[in-house]
Amino acid sequence: MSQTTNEMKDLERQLVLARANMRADQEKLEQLAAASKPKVMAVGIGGAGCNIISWVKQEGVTGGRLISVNTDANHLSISEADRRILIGEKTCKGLGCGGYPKVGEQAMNESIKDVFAEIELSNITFLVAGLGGGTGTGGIVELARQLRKKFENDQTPRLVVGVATLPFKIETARMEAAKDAIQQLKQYCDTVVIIDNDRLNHLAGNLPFQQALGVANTTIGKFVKGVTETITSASLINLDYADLRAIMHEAGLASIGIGTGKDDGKVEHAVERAINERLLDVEDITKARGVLIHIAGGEDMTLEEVHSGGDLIKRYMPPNTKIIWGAKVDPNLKGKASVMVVITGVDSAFLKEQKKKGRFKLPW
Ligand SMILES: Nc1nc2c(ncn2[C@@H]2O[C@H](COP(=O)(O)OP(=O)(O)OP(=O)(O)O)[C@@H](O)[C@H]2O)c(=O)[nH]1
Ligand SMILES: [Mg+2]
Repeated sequence: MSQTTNEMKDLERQLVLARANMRADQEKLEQLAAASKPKVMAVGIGGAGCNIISWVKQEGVTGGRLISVNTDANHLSISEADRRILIGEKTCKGLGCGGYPKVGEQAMNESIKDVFAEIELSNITFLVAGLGGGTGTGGIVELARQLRKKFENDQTPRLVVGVATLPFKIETARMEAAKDAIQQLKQYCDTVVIIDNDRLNHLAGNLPFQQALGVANTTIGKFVKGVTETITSASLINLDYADLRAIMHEAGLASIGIGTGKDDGKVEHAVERAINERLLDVEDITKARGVLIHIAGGEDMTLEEVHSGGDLIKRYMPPNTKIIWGAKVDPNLKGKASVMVVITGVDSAFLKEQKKKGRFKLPW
């Protein structure tokens, strides 16, 4: 055998070895990427919470697990989720809480182990409920309280985000309980995103009650789906868990806004709308802790348009506000753009004003 042939064989051997090493590295990288992906779970509590989770389940969400929790067996049986849990069987006999938050709290307490078993590995947990009834109001506060206690001395990075709707104005009697729940949620969650059902209905054109609920469910569902997918799957511009934590960790109240735009300047129009049509009346957005902006557009959306949308937000906020953003191409949005803005660390004039009225009201 000539010397050149030997050298060639040697080279080939080295090449085979190098390829095998690269494959091993690749596998290791993929394993690491899978293990470091944050686990996202969304728990819907009570009738409204379960309806919102059903919407997300029907739409489909990549990278998140959906759990529905209710004291009402009938309603739970028609809800869609990856896992459904009937809570407070002893307390409520599968019949709901009849509007009493205290009973909802008790029911959650009774079944806390079953709920924990589903969500204890979660890095980002969304707790979703419509405030004003029994199960959602009492249950979301109790679950948030217990989670805070459980995660207190834990090394794993966690984020607990409450997402709650305020009752419609016509449901006057329910507002006090809802406000009370918000004050407590603020203590136990990192961020509490509040959606005022009335404000949303007004923006949607004062729809009949059932349709208004549908719009609320779609909006909240889009928020949960949007944040989950931005964090767990590759997008045009990626947001990661650390980004999200920077604006949502211990951030108090948050308001979301959603806007759409089309044709020329679609992203900028959508951003303008999202920032001006917020679903909670916020006192002063320039005092916000942070802003998350998520832009989705058709295949025709250019990177330049995305950047100008991001720049526009900066003009609304003081220079030290933390602004994070993600963008995604959605082939269904040809010629259009859809923008979601989440503003954290805000105060609501509406919530404050209601509180004052309650405090100074005399019983005679
Ligand atoms: N967004 C939205 N809000 C809803 C929906 N259904 C009810 N709500 C609102 O949420 C509040 C609570 O209603 P539910 O979720 O049905 O009450 P619950 O938590 O199941 O309480 P109980 O039935 O008393 O155990 C209501 O006062 C409404 O303002 C819904 O499908 N979507
Ligand atoms: Mg119910």
